[in-house]
Amino acid sequence: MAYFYQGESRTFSEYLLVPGYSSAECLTKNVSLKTPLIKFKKGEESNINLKIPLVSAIMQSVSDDKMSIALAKEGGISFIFASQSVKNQAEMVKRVKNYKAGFVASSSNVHPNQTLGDILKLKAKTGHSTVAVTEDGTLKSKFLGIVTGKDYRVSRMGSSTLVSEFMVPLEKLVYAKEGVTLSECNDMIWDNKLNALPVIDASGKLSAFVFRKDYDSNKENVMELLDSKKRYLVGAGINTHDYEERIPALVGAGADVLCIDSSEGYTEWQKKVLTFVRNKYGDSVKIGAGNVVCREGFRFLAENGADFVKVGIGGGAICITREAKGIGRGQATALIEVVSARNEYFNETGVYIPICSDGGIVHDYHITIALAIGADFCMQGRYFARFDESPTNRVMVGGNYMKEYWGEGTERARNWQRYESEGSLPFEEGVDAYVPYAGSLNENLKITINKIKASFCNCGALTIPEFQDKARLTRVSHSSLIEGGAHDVYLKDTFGAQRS
Ligand code: MZP
Repeated sequence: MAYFYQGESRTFSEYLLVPGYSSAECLTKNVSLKTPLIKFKKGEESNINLKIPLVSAIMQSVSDDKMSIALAKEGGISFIFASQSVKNQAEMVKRVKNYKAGFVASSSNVHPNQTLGDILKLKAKTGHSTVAVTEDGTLKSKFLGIVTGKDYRVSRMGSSTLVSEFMVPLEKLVYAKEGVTLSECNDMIWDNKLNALPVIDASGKLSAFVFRKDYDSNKENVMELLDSKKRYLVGAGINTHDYEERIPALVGAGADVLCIDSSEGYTEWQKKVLTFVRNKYGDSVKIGAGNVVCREGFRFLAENGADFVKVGIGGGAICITREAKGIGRGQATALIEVVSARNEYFNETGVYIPICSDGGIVHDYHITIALAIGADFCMQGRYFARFDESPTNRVMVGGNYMKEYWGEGTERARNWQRYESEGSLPFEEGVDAYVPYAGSLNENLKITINKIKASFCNCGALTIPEFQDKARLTRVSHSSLIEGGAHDVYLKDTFGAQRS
C-alpha cells in the first residue's frame, strides 16, 4: 500500500513570523546576511560564503553572464544556464571571470546601412540609448562610430534614414585604447563631458563602453563577491547527460561552483555525476545537487558527495510539473523535512550541508520564511527575470512593459538539445510567460534585502544562524491571510509601484 504523509503539503504563504524581543542593537545596518554556499565541517567556515542569501536560477531566461556580474556585485551568485552548447556556456563563464568592473560590452549594435527605425526598435527592446555602429553590426567587426539619442530627431527624420547619415563617426569621437584603467576612463569622461567612452582594441574593434552613469557603481563595492584574484564568483548549471564533456569545460573556464540542474534529484543519474566529479577532481570542484523534497532524497545526495542540496519540486512560477505528472510537494513542507534531515546529518557526521530553497518565492517575505525554516539561501527565477539584467526581451504587452520568462521544461528551452536518441518528453513541464518589468536589479534588491533585515530585527536577530535559532513561526488561516493585506478600504493609488 502507498505511504501517506501526515499533514498537508504547505507553502510559504501559510506561515508568518511572530516577532521576538528586539534589543536596541537590532537595526538593519547591523544585520549580516552572510551565508555558506558549500559544505563545511563543524567548527570550520565554508570556503565559499555568499553576502546575501540569494542565487539566480539555472535558466535560459534568467542567468547569463550579464546577470552573473550584476548579482555578484551585490553579494549573490548566478548559476549560468546549462541548456545551451558547452562552448557557449563556457564562454559565458569566461566573460564573468574576465569582466573588469566598469567596462561594459556593447549589446546594442547596428551596421551603417540599418535605419533610424531599426535604432528605435532596438532602443524599445533593450532600453539602451547608446548604440555602437560596426561594419557588420556585430562586435566581431571594426568599430565605426556611435548613435545616441542626441543624434536623431524622430519628428524631423524619416524612419528609413540610414544610420550612416546621422551616426557620429569614430574620427569625431573621444575614445580610449584597450589597456586603459577605469580611473583613466573616468577622467576622460569628466574632462570631455562625455556620457559614454568607447574603448577600442588594437584591431579597431569595440572592446567596451565606459558610461558616465556607472561612475558611482564603479567605485569599490563592499558587497562584491570576489575570488582570491578579485574576479567575480560565478556558478554554472550542468545536466546529467553530457557532464563528462561539460564539467571539464566549465572548470577550465573558471566556474567557481557547479550545480546539477534537474527537477528530480533522487536518482542514479545524480549519483553518477557526483561520483564522476569526486573521482576526477576530489574535493577541489564544488557541486550542488537536487532537487529533492524528502529526507531520503537529501541523505542520498549528501552521502554521494553533494556540496549543497537544492529543495523544491513543482513550486516554480513557470512550473506545471505538479499538474503534468502529479509530482511535487508544497515548498514549505519540503523544506521543513529536508532541513531536519540536514540537521540530523550534521549531528551525526559533523558536516554541515547548506540547503538551497529553490522556486516558489512570490513575496520578499517568503525568502525570510525560507531562512527561518532553515534554508541557507534561496534560488529564484521569476524574481530576477523581471530586471534589466536578465537575458530576455523587454516587450510592451497591453500598455505595460513586460520581460519574457519561460521554464526549462518548455519546448522553447529544450530546443537547444541534441539528445535526439533519448528523445525529449512528449509533454511540457513548464510554461512560456511574461513577468512585469521591474527595472534594475540593484534598486530592487536593495528593497528586498532591507525587508529581510527588518524582519530579522523584529525577531531580535542580527545573523542568519541567530535568526534560525530565534525564529518563531505560526500557521495562518485563509481569513488571517486576507487580514494581512490592505482590506476594507479603497486604494488611492492602484497604479503605483508593483508590490513584491
Ligand atoms: P521561481 O523562482 O520562478 O518561482 O522558480 C524558479 C525555479 O523553477 C528554478 O530554479 C527551477 O528549479 C524551476 N524550474 C525551471 N524551469 C521549470 C519548468 O519548466 C521549473 N518546469 O520548474
